[in-house]
Amino acid sequence: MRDPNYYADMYNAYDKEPKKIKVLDSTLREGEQHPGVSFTNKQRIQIAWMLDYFGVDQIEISPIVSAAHKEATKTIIKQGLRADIVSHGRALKEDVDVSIDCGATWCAAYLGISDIHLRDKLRISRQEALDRAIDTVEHAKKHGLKIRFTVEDGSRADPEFLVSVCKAIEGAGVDRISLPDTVGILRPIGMYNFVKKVRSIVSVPLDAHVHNDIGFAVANAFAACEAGVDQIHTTIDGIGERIGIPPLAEVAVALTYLYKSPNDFRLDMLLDLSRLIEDYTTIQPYDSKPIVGSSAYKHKAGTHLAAILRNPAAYEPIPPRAVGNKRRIVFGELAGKTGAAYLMSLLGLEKDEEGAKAVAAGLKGLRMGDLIEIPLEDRLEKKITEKD
Ligand code: HCA
Ligand code: CU
Repeated sequence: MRDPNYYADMYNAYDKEPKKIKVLDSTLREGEQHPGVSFTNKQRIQIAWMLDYFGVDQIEISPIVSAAHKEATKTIIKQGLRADIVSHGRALKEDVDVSIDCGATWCAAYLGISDIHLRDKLRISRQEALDRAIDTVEHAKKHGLKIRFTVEDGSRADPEFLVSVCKAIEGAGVDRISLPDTVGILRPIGMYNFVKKVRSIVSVPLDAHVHNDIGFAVANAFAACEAGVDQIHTTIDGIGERIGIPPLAEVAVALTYLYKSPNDFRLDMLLDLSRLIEDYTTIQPYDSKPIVGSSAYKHKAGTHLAAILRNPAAYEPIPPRAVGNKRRIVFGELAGKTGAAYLMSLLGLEKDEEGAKAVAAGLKGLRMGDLIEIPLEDRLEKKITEKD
């Protein structure tokens, strides 16, 4: 038999030589903007180490927020991690100076360029915004920093102005441009068109920073890749301002399995990363959250159990071990004859057709929903495979 995903892979039509898409993780910047999140410096440093070990390409943190954040930024920069540490601030020379003071090699500057941001947030004209953007980039370059510039609320900005800002900052020497859908208003084709617009007029590398207000963040991040960005912004569990941005787990797994993008991610850390954030924030990922949710690898219906007990790939796209999660089977009303027989064998009971039917009927008759959950351990998994 072919690999169970063989035909699906054909529909996915991934490139023969898939391009490398990088990941910038912003748990320490965007993530801290999530209601209820405030890390200690020790936690920030640990998160940075774990993200680096996991294999993200860039880690973003803002030293502007507080003295403690500045301290954390300095300390993390000194660790000599493999990932670039991106020091995030406003498009102001004084914020770039804070990054310089932290010993940063990479900084990021954001400036709202939509009419509503210009008029009601920044209260500056387009010309003033353009000058500010150029001055900030030139200032960073003069001091030997690499700079990413974020055209904040760019998806809602006048495309003509968007284009002139991007051209001007490219002229000033910007190293990357981040294209954000700051309020998550685009659908995937919209994100594609937004990126294409900029991709066609500048040649600097582009980032996608997309918010999940309507639930399209992950889809939009990948639409952006199709249009030419080579870096996606994530946070662990997707935390961020309001409802946040694409979760690291979904992006890393999709890059690896659905896009075949070359990377060294340690995907088996994903559950631990999620647990770490849960411990440090008390935000519990909802049970049906992809990859890391507690139900992501639970199997319940009798027909599913029957298949899973022979070959888990029947109902799993990716084995749980690959992402650090565990497979569990749920026994209750829906267990069916095969589920009941398996439960009996676990309990050391003689299992025969009639007995299994009776137990299945008994479970249904109890009307008590899910009774127990049992991990389908590696040992049992091995037995199943050997049997085949
Ligand atoms: C913010 C806005 C931002 C910036 C994104 C970026 C956005 O500072 O909170 O710097 O790439 O969503 O536009 O998060
Ligand atoms: Cu954001």
